[in-house]
Amino acid sequence: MQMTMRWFGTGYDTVTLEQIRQIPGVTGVITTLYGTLPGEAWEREAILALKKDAEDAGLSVAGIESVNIHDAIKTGAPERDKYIDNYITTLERLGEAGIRLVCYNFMPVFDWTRTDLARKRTDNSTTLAYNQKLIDSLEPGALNDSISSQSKGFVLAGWEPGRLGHLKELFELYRGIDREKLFANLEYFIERVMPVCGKYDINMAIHPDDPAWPVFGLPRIVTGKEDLLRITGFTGDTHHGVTLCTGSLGTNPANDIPGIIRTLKGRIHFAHVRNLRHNGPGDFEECAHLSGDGSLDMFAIMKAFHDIGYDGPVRPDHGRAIWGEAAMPGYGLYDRALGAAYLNGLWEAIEKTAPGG
Ligand code: DNO
Repeated sequence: MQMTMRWFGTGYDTVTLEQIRQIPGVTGVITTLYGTLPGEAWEREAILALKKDAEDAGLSVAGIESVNIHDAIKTGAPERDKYIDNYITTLERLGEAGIRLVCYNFMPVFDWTRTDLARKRTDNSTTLAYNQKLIDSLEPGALNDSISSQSKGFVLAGWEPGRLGHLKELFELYRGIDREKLFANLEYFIERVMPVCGKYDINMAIHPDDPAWPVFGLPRIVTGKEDLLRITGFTGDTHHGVTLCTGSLGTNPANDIPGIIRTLKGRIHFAHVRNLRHNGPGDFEECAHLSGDGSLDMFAIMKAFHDIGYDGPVRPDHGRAIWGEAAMPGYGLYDRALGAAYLNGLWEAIEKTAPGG
């Protein structure tokens, strides 16, 4: 596996490439053109400049997270083909630049959803948290306002104000879109992008829904093993695969994550590895990566990746805010660097104790 770190780009991230380069074992970044909106064809020059920034700092671009999907594609609107054409253009340009991994999601309206961006923990760190009761008491617009007021001036990934400024219209677009339609629209999209992925050897890696259940009555189709098997079953082309995000799948305690990893052997192209703590039904908070701090067994998870011969990029995922760091919620340097060091340690131990290791 390749240990990587998410980096939002110069001007967007408080963490620098020089800092990332000094985290032991981190050799690449997962990045994006953060200023773009879903549906745009990415400029060749901008892609090459992003790549040069990373490479000048001694890091590879291990993948893009995300090239976001326009709502017309998710809803199967008549103009979807125009946006899929733009997506294909972006993939061609990424492929020409030698980038071989694209992470995306197919969540309607809201990407990952939290109610709290700075819940205080007993050690005085703060963390991202979710409470279903609070969601149930809010209108979508009120959640959006609450998230932007808590985000310390940062735009959170997938929460573009330009798009979410039109929430009413967005919800209107999804009227009548149920799980079956969403599956069909995803399948249509995958069929159309597979040829260009084949040509440039680009792996598409769908990200699970976070949390792994419907929010505000909007359907979600990437919530657990059955969904993931159905989705990967659209085609035998292995360029169509999954981002195995332990934090997203782990929101549902019924998801057996090591089991899912084993089932998806050969179709996992990217891994987000983090822990979370369940406080009760529908209430969870993100914690340190360490198994003992949360509800997930990180050793069992890393062991499952090792057992299937996973050799793609891994990144530590959201971190707590610690040591007074001011950063984008979930994406400071310190706790994620601790996470990377811990995951590297687990991996080394697993490798050295494996039969023949
Ligand atoms: C949040 C992330 C998500 C993820 C997208 C993938 O921190 O896990 O925004 O990047 O859902 O498209």
